[in-house]
Amino acid sequence: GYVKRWWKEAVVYQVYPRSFYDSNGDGIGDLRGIIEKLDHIKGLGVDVIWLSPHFDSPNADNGYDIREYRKVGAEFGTMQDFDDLLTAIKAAGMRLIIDLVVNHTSDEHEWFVESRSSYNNPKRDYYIWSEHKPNDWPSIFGGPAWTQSPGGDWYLHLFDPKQPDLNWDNPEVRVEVYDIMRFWLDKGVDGFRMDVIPFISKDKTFPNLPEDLRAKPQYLYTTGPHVHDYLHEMNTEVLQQYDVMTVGEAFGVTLQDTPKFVDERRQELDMVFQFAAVEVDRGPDGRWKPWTLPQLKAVFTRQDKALDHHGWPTMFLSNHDNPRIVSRYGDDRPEWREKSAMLLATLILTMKGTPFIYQGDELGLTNRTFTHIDQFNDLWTKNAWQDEVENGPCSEADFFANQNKVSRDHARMPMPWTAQGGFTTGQAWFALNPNFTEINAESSQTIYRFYADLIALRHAEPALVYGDYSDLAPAHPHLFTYTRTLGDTTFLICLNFSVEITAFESGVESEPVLSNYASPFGPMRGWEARIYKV
Ligand code: TEU
Ligand code: CA
Repeated sequence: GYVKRWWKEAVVYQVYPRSFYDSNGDGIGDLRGIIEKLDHIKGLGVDVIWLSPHFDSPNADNGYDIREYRKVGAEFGTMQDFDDLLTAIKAAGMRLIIDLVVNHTSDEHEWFVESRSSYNNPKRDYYIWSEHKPNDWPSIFGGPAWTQSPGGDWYLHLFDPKQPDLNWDNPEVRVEVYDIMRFWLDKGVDGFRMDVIPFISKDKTFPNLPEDLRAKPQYLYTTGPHVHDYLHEMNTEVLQQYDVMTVGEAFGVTLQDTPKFVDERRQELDMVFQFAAVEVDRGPDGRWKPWTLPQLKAVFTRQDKALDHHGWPTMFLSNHDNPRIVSRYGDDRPEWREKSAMLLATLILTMKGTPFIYQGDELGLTNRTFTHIDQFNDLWTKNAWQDEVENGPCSEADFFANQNKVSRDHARMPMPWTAQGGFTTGQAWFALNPNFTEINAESSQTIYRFYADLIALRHAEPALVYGDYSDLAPAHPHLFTYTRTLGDTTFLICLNFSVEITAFESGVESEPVLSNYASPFGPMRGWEARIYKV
């Protein structure tokens, strides 16, 4: 069986601070805003808050480009506000993990400013420089991963040119990172979500990208020669001295390689986010494609089999990089939004693996329809516009059709707290979804309370945490039926991923312990979800 750990039993709620709640009317969500809305999070019964970057940043990538690691972004508040937030979270009986973004920094970080200033600057070797452009590696955000600096040399950036990659082979860089980690841990932070952490080690022979990885270079970028040495070193140097949780973003890690990051005997990370479930609707070119329920079920079974009892999984369907779950895996038409939001909540909170809920999913928030490039904020979408429409063959209609399915901006619109919006008294930094008059925290209490009920059930039932997972009908086109079993306790979960009324025999004598319909008997109705205790 599994070793018991608090973070295996925890439910995590992700806050994207810019879009959560604005406390001072400048239009940008901030740390005081999180304190003011802490009851909303606490009311769900979650255990841990994951805070997306709150650091000083020029915001080329909304904070995933850090200028100063020990400073709170001015738009978010002050270090005092951070300390107060941490105190409030602890007082509410929760924990806080923060984002560790150390594959790259901002190009405005003083290390990079120094590094690029001259060949013999002491910080030169903090980044990855080359006299000639060494290879054809693409940036994840489009365009080449090498940019020539005014001095003539080229530097590596696996993301935006404003996000130069740190040189982890330099021991001084690793010492700096470990110091930053200790700075926040010593404040009482309970761990880290580690941004693209498998990218930190680079193959310095710089081979060209194999042709089959053209549209998914991340599968090369995660295979650097020393990634596991560095993670093990980080674990022994820093993490082991604290009672914390870590979750790495395993973007581009194969199922086969996953255990290397999370097998507890290796002492690297506690958990990683695996990407197959959020890539089920992406084609080989990265664009949207239709998906089927059997494909999604197969992902969960494959992922479950990839780890043994020495590695612990995560469960997530959304974050600040993904569209809204109701629009993507559910049905966001008015008559089905609530039911399908509750069904997806049931899936996320009854699966094996620590569940991660993204802000607004507990309100059943939906995607919006973007019709103009100026309506987007995300640099990834703006780059795609340049590459695909301005300099490529893609029609505007095709561009919007795709982006309305895949855009990261669906998740980044400010939270609608009331029918008036309620996010800010000023001008929001980014427009709210125009449907906020109908879909907001006040109008979505049924969904919110269902999340709370599910979380309470998960906390009360070890089988929902540690129980084995088994898919009972992998090929069924719209029923997802699975069990979670621990000792002699078994839960049977049945989810109807469609509006079709579908015959179903539970074989269980008792009523479901939880359902999103009032009388959960007989055939499964549209987007019905039931949890039985067998
Ligand atoms: O994400 C890694 C990443 O590459 C994803 O953004 C990916 O491109 C996207 O999911 C495609 O659908 C992390 C952060 O989560 C993201 O917000 C940052 O932009 C990125 O790293 C760079 O720091
Ligand atoms: Ca503000």
